[in-house]
Amino acid sequence: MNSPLSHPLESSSTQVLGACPHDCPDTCSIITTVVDGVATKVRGNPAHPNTDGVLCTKVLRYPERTYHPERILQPLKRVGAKGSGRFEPVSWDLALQDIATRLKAIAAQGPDGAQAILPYSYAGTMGLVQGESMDRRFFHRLGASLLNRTICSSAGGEALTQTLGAKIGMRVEFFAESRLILIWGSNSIASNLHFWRYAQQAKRAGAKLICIDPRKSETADKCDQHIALLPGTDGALALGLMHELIVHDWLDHDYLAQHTLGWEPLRERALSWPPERVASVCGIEVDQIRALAKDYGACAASRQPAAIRLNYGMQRVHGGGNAVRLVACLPALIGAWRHRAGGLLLSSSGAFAVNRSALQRPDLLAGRTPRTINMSTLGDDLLRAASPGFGPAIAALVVYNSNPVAIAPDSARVVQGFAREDLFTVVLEHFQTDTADYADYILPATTQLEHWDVHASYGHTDAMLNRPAIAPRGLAKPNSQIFRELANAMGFAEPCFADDDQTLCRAAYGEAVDFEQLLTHGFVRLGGAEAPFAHGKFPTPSGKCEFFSERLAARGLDGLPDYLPNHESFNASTCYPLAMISPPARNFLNSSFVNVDSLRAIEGEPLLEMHPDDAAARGLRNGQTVRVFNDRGVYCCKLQVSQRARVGVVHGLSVWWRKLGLDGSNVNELTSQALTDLGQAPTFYDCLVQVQAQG
Ligand SMILES: Nc1nc2c(c(=O)[nH]1)N[C@H]1C(S)=C(S)[C@@H](COP(=O)(O)OP(=O)(O)OC[C@H]3O[C@@H](n4cnc5c(=O)[nH]c(N)nc54)[C@H](O)[C@@H]3O)O[C@H]1N2
Ligand SMILES: Nc1nc2c(c(=O)[nH]1)N[C@H]1C(S)=C(S)[C@@H](COP(=O)(O)OP(=O)(O)OC[C@H]3O[C@@H](n4cnc5c(=O)[nH]c(N)nc54)[C@H](O)[C@@H]3O)O[C@H]1N2
Ligand code: SF4
Ligand SMILES: [Mo]
Repeated sequence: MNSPLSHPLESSSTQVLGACPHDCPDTCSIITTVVDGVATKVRGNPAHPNTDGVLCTKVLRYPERTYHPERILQPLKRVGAKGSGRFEPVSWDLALQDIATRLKAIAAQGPDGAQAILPYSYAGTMGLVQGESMDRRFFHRLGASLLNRTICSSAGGEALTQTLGAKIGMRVEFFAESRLILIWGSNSIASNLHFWRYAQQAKRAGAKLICIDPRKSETADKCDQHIALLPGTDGALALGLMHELIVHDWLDHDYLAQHTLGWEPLRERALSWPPERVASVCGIEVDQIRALAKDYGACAASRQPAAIRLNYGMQRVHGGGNAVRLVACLPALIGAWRHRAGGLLLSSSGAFAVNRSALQRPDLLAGRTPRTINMSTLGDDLLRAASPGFGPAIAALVVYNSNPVAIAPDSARVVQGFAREDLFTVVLEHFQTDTADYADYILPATTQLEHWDVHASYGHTDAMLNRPAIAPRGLAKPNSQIFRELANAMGFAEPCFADDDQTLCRAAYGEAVDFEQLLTHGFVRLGGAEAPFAHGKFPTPSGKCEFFSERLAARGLDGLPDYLPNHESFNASTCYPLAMISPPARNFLNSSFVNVDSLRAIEGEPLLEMHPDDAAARGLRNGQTVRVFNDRGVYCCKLQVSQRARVGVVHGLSVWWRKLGLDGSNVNELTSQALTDLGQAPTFYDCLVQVQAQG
């Protein structure tokens, strides 16, 4: 047995408890079967209620990914031109010594020299140890630039925090008891499978499911109704719902009076959004708005629980933050929070008392206040010269848990930045990704089967543990160990750089979670209140659901939420008449798994879904190669003429590796670096394009 809590299955076989590391709300509990030191199979832990023995198709392929013939198993040093992807093996000692020498030289250039070094990481693993512990200690001690990790959820996250007070909401399991579920901006079957299982239970018990999504997704197929609004118009739809709730008096006046702030001005604003106005903004029928309001309002009248599963898919547009604020107001209008099966869930991550300062040690900054770089504008920032406002030009980039060349917006700028000859780039990776192609050094990292970690979740409220199931492959090391050794090479002598991974695992939750329980079961249910806002008690400054936010008003922003049109809105002057969204492909996880052959085979080729009328208007045929373009770039892919698209909207399912695409690019060639209204997040789905036949 390779750990005291592995359970013998047969003589040479053990089963090891772990957690899925991926950026997915479900954070499944995983059991890995190990035979003679080799992980042969992963399956969902039946003892973990949310996982219920089920994993998604992607992660069922985890052994295939881990033993992939193209895994990087030794440190590599660039030998070819930048971006050529040519490397030769080098020893760990030489790699670490050279990297330390380069970083020291940059840091030595003036008192703020270290700010020219930028860490770039996101949620390749969501692990608290491999994602945000030793790495942060290292960069804090160094005094490197800080990174604002906005690429995914910060617009919605800030909106939720301003409105409800924290990133908390309904407990996912109680959706099974809801009578009405609005699945809003989420392709749950693809990206939130275990929520979908609860929604199915509710449906079998008679609940109605309504999907609000421009795309007729796999989830929309299975719902009772689908409202295919134009991208970025959710705020208008929420205002229209409020309008109908008000004029029909489908309101919980008592809840409004006791537990909300700013009802009068919000009411006034909503009254300027009759269904006709909403219909024209959202590109939907007036009757759809009326019917939706009636269903939602009926729950108020009959005191039945109405639930909203809001997800991040709808906040990747200019007004994404305001739209989330507006949707987050809705449950309070009808008193839906009174029920445990009513209210809203966007994220549950605020339920976890993670001791981040113990993990990340911001005290190592020792009074220094480095600048912060927004990860969503990496393209522009890599190309910025030194200036008094910006500080030093970025001279070194250390990338881990992320593949920015593929996933960051406005790829042309990102690639131009990475191609800078004077930029020193280190990439910690499992594979030679599009980003790793531009590295000076690639350092081999372990996968979740090979290292320790602990996890929180943004879709449930259980703390999770991951044990290593197998030894690190080749010369791979956990991120934590790589930063430990880099710290040593830099001469950082603080004792915290000696903490091992199990010590970090324990520090993550401190006293908040019984670590022995976590070791034994692989998860600990934190639970929390069943109906968190049944009696108000919102963790906002006022203790109420803040329709009006003093905090935002104090920043010079609108204190009340409003509908904000997309940056790239249709108008007569634009030559790009199609709105392009690029939601996740079901068998990839962002750009992870794109290189796993069996999963790529299911997705086929990079494609663009387009409504038959839009295709006919351009003389385009199904299966033909097309050029998708705007002022930022051109992207070639296969056209899929499909009823999944509404007229005027096209879908580039994402996120393909550029080098596995038809023309060495992907959809982010077209997306922009413009930011959202709140949270400084990217606006991937706020993007106008034109499409024509190639050649
Ligand atoms: N299989 C799979 N699962 C994933 C991921 C993945 O790449 N693949 N990614 C993970 C990550 S990082 C995240 S953040 C989550 C994302 O989880 P979700 O936020 O649920 O995102 P998606 O599943 O992309 O669903 C977004 C849906 O929103 C729709 N949409 C796009 N624009 C709008 C809009 O303006 N309004 C509305 N109402 N809908 C809109 C899209 O068509 C899509 O169907 O999923 C995670 N899970
Ligand atoms: N057009 C478009 N672009 C998008 C999106 C979209 O919907 N449309 N979605 C956006 C969203 S929501 C997100 S969250 C981002 C996601 O962007 P990223 O966070 O960059 O996610 P991935 O593309 O999955 O890349 C993660 C990388 O981390 C590596 N990795 C995994 N585990 C480890 C580890 O333990 N150590 C090390 N060193 N590396 C590891 C994986 O091999 C993988 O290459 O993409 C964004 N980009
Ligand atoms: S990606 Fe999501 S659904 Fe799939 S195993 Fe991981 S946590 Fe579970
Ligand atoms: Mo994300």
